[in-house]
Amino acid sequence: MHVQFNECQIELAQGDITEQSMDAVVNAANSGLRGGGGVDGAIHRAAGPDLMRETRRLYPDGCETGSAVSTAGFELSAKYVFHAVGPVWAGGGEGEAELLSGAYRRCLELAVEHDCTSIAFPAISTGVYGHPIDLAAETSLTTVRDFLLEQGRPGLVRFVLFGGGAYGAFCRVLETFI
Ligand code: AR6
Repeated sequence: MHVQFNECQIELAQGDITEQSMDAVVNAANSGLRGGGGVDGAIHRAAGPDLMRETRRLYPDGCETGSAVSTAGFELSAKYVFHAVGPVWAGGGEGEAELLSGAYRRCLELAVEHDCTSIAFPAISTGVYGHPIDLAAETSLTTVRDFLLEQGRPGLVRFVLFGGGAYGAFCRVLETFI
């Protein structure tokens, strides 16, 4: 499904984020930027070893939680990878929503800085990091909608969701924006 906000669109899709032909794809990274499982493992496998080499070279100190950094996409069809660090879920009282929102917002700022017209996000923090999917959908979609309404770009934001559960959760929230 998709919803239009002025000149911009939020689209929900099911699938593998590494297969997206978008200007930028977002990685669900850890603060050390040292690779891992889930989206992170899939993106590094698909992009090839140059991605880790460039990440280590540019960001030897990693990236703080609630933010993101950019590299090239190497073997991916995306031009850029934005490595976003979401919070580990700790019950909801440790600023998780603000940190998750910050990670999405920084990726959108990077998209604007790099003149990207399209960006694909996974559901950051909802795998290994344990963020409840319904809350993550609310925080993520609200952050993206507010940014698009303020900034009017990037033109296309696609959430690429793994499995029907995550897709359904995001659809339920996006429907409330129509
Ligand atoms: N495409 C789209 N979504 C995917 C894919 C894929 N190829 N693979 C998994 N997902 P996760 P996190 C979904 O664990 O919770 C790593 O080890 C998955 O079902 O990748 O932010 C990092 O190195 C879930 O809904 O990221 C960090 O240490 C969502 O993507 C840590 O995990 C995010 O799951 C980050 O944990």
